[in-house]
Amino acid sequence: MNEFPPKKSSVRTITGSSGNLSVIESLNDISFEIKRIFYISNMPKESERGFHAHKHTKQFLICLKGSCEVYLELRGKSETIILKENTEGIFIQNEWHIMKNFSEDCILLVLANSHYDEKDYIRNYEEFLKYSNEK
Ligand code: T46
Repeated sequence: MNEFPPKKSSVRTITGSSGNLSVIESLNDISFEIKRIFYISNMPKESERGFHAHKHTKQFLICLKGSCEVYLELRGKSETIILKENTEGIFIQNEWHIMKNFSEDCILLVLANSHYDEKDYIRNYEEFLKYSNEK
């Protein structure tokens, strides 16, 4: 059973006078093998995304630029986490999640352990409550 709410994890970062280099290696820095990388950008200020949970997919979210909030809900508990440093991220797994309050320059990077499969999504909230209570 995954920990809730997830704690922020630091991204290994090499700093220097010419800038930072942050690195994530599958299995060394992250507990899963990365099969997919995507990023979300150009979000209008008032927009909200997500409104779903995953059955099996594990993901690591990093706000590469700007900031956003991630609302998470699992087993009757909820928490909103602010992402604004590109040297930290959060693992999410089975939580109902909503991404919102995007800054104008926000770029949200997501590393996932699976290929895209719509069958892994629960997009209906009532179905999520049923699924999450049964887990
Ligand atoms: C998640 C959060 C953090 C694809 O065709 N391939 C992909 O790999 C993804 C991720 C999405 N899509 C299609 C499916 C939809 O037609 O892109 C469209 C937008 O996807 P969605 O509405 O699910 O996007 P978000 O921003 O609400 O959620 C995304 C991920 O889908 C999801 O896995 O957990 O970011």
